[in-house]
Amino acid sequence: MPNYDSLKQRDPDTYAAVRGEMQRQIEGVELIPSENYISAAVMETMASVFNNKYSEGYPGRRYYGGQIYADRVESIAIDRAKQLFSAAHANVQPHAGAPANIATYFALLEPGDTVLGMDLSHGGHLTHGHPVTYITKIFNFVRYKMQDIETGEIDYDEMLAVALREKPKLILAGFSAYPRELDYAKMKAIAEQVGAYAVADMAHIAGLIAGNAARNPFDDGFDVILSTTHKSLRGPRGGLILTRQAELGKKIDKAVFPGFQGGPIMQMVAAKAVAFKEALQPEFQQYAKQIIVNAQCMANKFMQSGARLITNGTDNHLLLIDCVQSWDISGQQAEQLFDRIGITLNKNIIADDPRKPMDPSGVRLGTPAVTTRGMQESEMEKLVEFMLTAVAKRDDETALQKLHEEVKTFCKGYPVPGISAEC
Ligand code: DSN
Repeated sequence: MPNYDSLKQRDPDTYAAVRGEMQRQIEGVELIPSENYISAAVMETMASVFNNKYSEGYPGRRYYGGQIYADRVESIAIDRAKQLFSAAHANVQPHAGAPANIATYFALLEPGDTVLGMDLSHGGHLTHGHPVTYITKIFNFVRYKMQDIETGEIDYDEMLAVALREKPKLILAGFSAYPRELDYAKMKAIAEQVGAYAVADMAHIAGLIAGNAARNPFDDGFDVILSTTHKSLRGPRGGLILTRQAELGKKIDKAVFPGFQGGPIMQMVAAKAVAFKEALQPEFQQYAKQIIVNAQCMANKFMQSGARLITNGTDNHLLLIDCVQSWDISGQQAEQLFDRIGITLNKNIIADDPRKPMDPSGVRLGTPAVTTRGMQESEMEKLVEFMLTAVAKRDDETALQKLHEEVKTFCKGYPVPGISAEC
């Protein structure tokens, strides 16, 4: 981990913010399902001299000189990503998840083409066609939903009917707030029937797939998988696009650069290489499995208390709780309440939510970060107890302050990788 001596001297204001965030991460519990803690090795690489290098193009085909080490590190990242996800081709340059999504649309579609993706309130993502995004001015998005909110089962018959009617060129599997596994084989069969590409956005579950704890959509014939690298995969902030067949990789590469992005952020590409190496280790498989065990343990404990979970449980790393029905408070109130005791999660809309996104009915929480800290089932039970006590004593400021101190003491037993309290 950097020692921050120069920053401390050069810019005390920024140092104070960095230091404050470190303290917050050490003393608090991170349950936002898309967040995680990177290793010291990934952090060192992110702060490396690759920041100083422009590398437009791809290894062996660049527009600037001086690429010997940039080529080397990007090739390492590509090879490891291919190995990790059984892909024929990997593009490790997308700056984040949204650019990876958009570059994939441009690689595979023509303006006006139709994409069939998951409805946002049923778990989909903004980049899967929400009207607030500019991409909906270029492509036409239609949606599928859960058939049964109690089980999370997708209505695949309806998906086929919509696909036959709307003739999408791309069918998108993937989500940011859906606690169940999708049936990739059924989706691929529908895509084949209508001549669409089958694309999976695995941003949330990339670590579970890499750790063999969730199904790899390539095993069911998906054409493209795209992802972020910083969620359950536990790498630097960034994106990744993989293809099952090498031929499609050429279209993806052209769409990422020069089609959509400029130069790659090479220190992040290098840090992706490090994170992929970490994810290839046997202990990462154990980590991925424990994420799910922990999430299911939490889900059961909440449900035993009478809380209403969307789909009544989870198959992956995340839970969605209907706070209005469970505790008679909104998602916003629940987020703020848990913040007061040092437990971070996020308010979230639930399926067909009658409330607005800034004050929705639910909260979303997940276990990748706490599992990285070494927490297991007994710790999950303790965390749920903290949260249920906060709900029960939500009007008692003294009780909440006491609870916050208990959370801080609890956290001391679980160091955050890559962060030292002593800097
Ligand atoms: N912001 C990410 C998440 O929290 O799921 C998705 O973009």
